[in-house]
Amino acid sequence: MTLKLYTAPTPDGYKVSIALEEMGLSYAVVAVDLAKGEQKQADFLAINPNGKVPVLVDDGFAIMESGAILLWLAEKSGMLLPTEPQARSLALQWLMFQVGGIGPMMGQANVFHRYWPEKLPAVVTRYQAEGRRLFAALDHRLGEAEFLAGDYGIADIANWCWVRTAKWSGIDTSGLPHLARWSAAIAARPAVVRGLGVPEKSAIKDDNSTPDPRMVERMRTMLGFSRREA
Ligand SMILES: N[C@@H](CCC(=O)N[C@@H](CS)C(=O)NCC(=O)O)C(=O)O
Repeated sequence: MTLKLYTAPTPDGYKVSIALEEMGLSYAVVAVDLAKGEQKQADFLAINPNGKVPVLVDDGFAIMESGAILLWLAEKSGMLLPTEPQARSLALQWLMFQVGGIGPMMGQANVFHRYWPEKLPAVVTRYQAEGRRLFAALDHRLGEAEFLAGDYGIADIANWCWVRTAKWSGIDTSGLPHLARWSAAIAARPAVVRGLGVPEKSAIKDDNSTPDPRMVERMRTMLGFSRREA
């Protein structure tokens, strides 16, 4: 297979670069500049009408949605997804938990906590509390099993790429020991470290007290807020 990854330094992008690194597959990278709106241009919309990264093109076949890309790669490589029906179902359950829960909630927490022009405390609290509730569900599961589907796999990669940005969303991770153990174990994997460098390291710092103002400005531009409004 000839793989080309269209991506940006974001949680959803990193899911795919980490999976590709874990699988040892070779791939070409196209960095998409989200602040410039490249993801909304006609040539990009031709491979993803939703105008978002990541997109994987495999021998000319374009795949959008990070969860679908992870499944495609796992099925083709025979890696990072169990074949035993119950273990496979667990992997799909926790993968969908991420794409339907963690991703949207943390994404909105970021928008309203970091970038929205007006202060809307009730909205911020709602998304942060929902994020925390989802983290507690992960912690509960990780108290039963080392990884979400038993063995390390695509469900862990998908959830971890968002959980690691908790500080940026303002979500409290204290008192979740199983989540902390799992987070540290995944962070230490060499393929994960390599994947986090594709297409480049994120400007989001682990220490949320020192946000990079240029990155915040770029995100506000992407979301359509002018400097004056912000
Ligand atoms: N459900 C999609 C979400 C993808 C997504 O939200 N990508 C963000 C970066 S993490 C993006 O491309 N944002 C640019 C935009 O919305 O214009 C997936 O899992 O692939």
